[in-house]
Amino acid sequence: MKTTHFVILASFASILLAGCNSDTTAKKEKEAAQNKSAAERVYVPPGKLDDYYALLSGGQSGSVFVFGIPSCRFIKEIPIFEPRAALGYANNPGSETYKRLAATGPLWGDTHHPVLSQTDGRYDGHWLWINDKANDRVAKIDLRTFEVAEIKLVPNLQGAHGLATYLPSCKYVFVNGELETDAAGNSTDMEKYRSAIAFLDAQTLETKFEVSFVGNADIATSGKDGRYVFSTMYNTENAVSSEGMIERDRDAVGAIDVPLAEKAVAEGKFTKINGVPVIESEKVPGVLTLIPVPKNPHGCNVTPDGKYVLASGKLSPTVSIIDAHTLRTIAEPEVGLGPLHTTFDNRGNAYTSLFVDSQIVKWNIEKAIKGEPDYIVDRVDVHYNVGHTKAAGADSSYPNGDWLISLNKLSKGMFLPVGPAMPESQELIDISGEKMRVVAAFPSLPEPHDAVMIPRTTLENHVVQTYEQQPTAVKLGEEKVVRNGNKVEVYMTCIRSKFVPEQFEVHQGDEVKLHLTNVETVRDMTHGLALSRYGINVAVDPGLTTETTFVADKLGTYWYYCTWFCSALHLEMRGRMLVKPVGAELNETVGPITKAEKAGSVGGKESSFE
Ligand code: CUK
Ligand code: CUA
Ligand code: CA
Repeated sequence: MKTTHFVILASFASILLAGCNSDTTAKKEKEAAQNKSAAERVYVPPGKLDDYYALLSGGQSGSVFVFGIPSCRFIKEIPIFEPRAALGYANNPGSETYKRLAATGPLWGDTHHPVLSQTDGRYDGHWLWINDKANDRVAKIDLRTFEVAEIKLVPNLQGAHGLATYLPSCKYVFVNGELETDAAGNSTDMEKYRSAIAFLDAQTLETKFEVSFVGNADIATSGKDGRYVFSTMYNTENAVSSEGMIERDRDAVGAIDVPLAEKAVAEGKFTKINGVPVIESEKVPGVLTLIPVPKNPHGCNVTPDGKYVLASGKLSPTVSIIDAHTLRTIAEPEVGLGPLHTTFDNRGNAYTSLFVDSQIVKWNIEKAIKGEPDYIVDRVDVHYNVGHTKAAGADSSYPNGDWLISLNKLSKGMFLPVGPAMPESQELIDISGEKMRVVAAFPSLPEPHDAVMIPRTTLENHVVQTYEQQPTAVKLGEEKVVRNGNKVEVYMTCIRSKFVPEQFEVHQGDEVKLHLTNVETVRDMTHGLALSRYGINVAVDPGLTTETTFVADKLGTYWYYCTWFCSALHLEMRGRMLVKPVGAELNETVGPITKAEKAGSVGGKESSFE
């Protein structure tokens, strides 16, 4: 089984070249058919679009990766908590994206859980939220542009890990503090350690209230009816050593009664810590119910119909099935070693990742509840040590039931060797039949934890072709340079293949604010502006205006040039910043530089080609 998909991938190329060979033995024919079918399942010809977007958290890459499914083609990286110079994202200290990110914490992050917005139990294609476990932040991505719309720090907790949206309304996203601290007193006294689950306004990401408790919270999920949200809690011991954290035979799933928490806030039953109302769970009976489950559970997932919460055992080979309304454990089926996360199809089956067994196990939920011995439907090997697994649509009430991604922690020999560290590995599994089938493997940067898959038809119509012109946009013909003491504002446009102005002059030490608008109206015509020796790189997509501030501290001529190959005149798309000594006369030319002006502005020196 471990080699099956190598065969499939190898055959994939030969089938494309040679077509299906029908002059073989029956066995070979059958194999070829299987291979062809697997290849055809993932083959999307160039120019044809995939059926799904897969949005993978980038882990310590601080970003989200966009892949097309079933082709497994890499489409885009959305940088969130880390600068990406290529995209002009947060790389210039004087840019808006840098300021927004730096205001919330460091310039890197650890993204774990991508969460899609829903309307009436379906993904609506509007928003994607994601957490930064390392620096306790949550970001909101606008799926019209696949860009960050909001980033906020979550106060009073550490290790902002589990993330989910409160269903069905999606008015909150809530995030779990995995690491215990004394948020109220900032002491080192472990007797005072607590953890919290924070409820954020889903749009502004302001923390509206928190529920605090002794212990920790790991993975988050929401019931479907607006009452409870759930979190696994592996450190009910409130220990500070790994030995201490596995002392108890049972830990818990915590259920928070959200309407009751809201009522407690309204009635003033909270302590304000760092500006946030914090409800201590001990003081509001019923706000937090602990449901005992075996030792150190991990994944926590509500079934699509909202009936059950499934807590994956991690150190126990079981999945606990909890009634999402009565909060009672009703079954604890064994599934295999190291169960971490569970996902769903549209036929009543659960798929649990087994980290230790390196398998995905498919099992029938109702059969497991009834104690029928044949509740395990199928197992498939994955390569290797799977963490999350996610089926298409599985966090909504309407899973699609066709594809599942296995997000594996180790790839070992799966790809070309590139040193001691290998790429992370995902495998695509066809779950449309009774038996699962691994049909492709694709590498990525470190280290995807979780993924969501949304049908193309849900999302593609939301995606905009160009940015709407903002009020701050610089219009063609209205480019200008405005001086105010030592502050200089440069209002610049770019379009194939010219920056206007092509030249501006400043005094050494001036603070320059560059407003750059891409006035293209055509999709994909991005221009970039890199300013030599000043460490500035800006990317402006069609319609976008960016603002970047820097100090012109070096004397001389500094060219800015376009970084995105945009036309046959791309290399000629450049201009100069002339930095003159304080007191020198400055040329105010803004429009196209004519020969006469050029002669004047560069001291009459003509090019030898003229
Ligand atoms: S955690 Cu990584 S495998 Cu952050 Cu979702 Cu379970
Ligand atoms: Cu604009 Cu290259
Ligand atoms: Ca424990």
